[in-house]
Amino acid sequence: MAINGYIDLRSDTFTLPTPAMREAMATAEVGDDVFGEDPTVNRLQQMAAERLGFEDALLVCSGTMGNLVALLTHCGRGDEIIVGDQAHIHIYEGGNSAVIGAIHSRVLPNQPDGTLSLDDIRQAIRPRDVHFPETRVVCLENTHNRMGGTALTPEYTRQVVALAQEHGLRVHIDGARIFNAAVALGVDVKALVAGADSVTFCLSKGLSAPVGSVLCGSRAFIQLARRRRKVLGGGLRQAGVIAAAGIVALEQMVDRLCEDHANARLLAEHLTGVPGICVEQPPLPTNMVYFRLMPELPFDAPEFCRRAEAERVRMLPEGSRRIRAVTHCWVTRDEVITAAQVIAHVVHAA
Ligand code: TLP
Repeated sequence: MAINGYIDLRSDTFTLPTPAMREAMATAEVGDDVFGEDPTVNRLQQMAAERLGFEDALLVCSGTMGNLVALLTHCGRGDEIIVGDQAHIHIYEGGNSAVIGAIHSRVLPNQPDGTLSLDDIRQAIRPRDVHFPETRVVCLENTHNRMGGTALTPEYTRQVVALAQEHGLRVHIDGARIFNAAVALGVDVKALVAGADSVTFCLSKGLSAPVGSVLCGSRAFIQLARRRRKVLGGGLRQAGVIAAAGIVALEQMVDRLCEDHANARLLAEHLTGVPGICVEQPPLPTNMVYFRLMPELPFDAPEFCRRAEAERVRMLPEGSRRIRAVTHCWVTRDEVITAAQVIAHVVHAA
């Protein structure tokens, strides 16, 4: 099931639409979604809202757009969000909430389990004072990408929600891979987002749809979010073509995520014995394996990935010595074993 001839572990974003998705897209009933008249988009949004336990939902172009629309809806200019220093929102979204929304970030250290410490959050909340921006939102990420794809638990999220509510703050969850977390923890996804004010999840990662994310919230929140999405140019027309694949993603691709998790475990096990690399062990792993190159290896992560790519295995360098391998439905168990052999070979040939 190689992608363009490669075992592609760079990201689960490389997943291609399944035959069932292509069929659903080709035959989707569509209308103009800016007018709210695309029946397939409406069906996806309703399904998503029900699945996550929210009143309403909105299809957006990407996870990045979902997060930005959420923050623009929660915050006014000069308001502040509390966000982790390793959060996707903070690192990989072009500083968009500042660029577009004049939203200020209060950045706290992510803990090794992907959380923000409750004490840190408590201390970061601004007192009402003319000197300070107003704290508006606490942002969580589940699963936490840069912290090893680790899942955040329902208990932790409940504690953050309680703290936020105590101080009149909102909680936004970047749940790009929230279904990976639910499957890994064996809980209903609702338990991972209960009490949050908004959640973004992605159809286009491990769930294999070609495009799209969904933002969930209250009816009033989604009504405002729809305006923000339009402002950003994210109002699409016959978007049912996209939503159709998203519906298949939710119906057919969630339960199987456990296979990706098993494959990631298998890869981590195979790599653990390889001298010269150190495999990270996140507390609640899902579909990501991060490993570091030990100082004795005479090349850096980008060069390591080039050498592996020459042997038809693609991975992503994250900085100079850290590498990410992500499992997904387009990588079989046998290919994971091959990838582990290629990695070991690249190390031995050093
Ligand atoms: N993450 C991508 C890269 O941007 C790093 C990846 O390959 O993992 N939240 C989280 C936690 C994400 O990991 C991503 C994508 C997004 C949001 C953004 O989603 P898109 O790419 O749809 O804008």
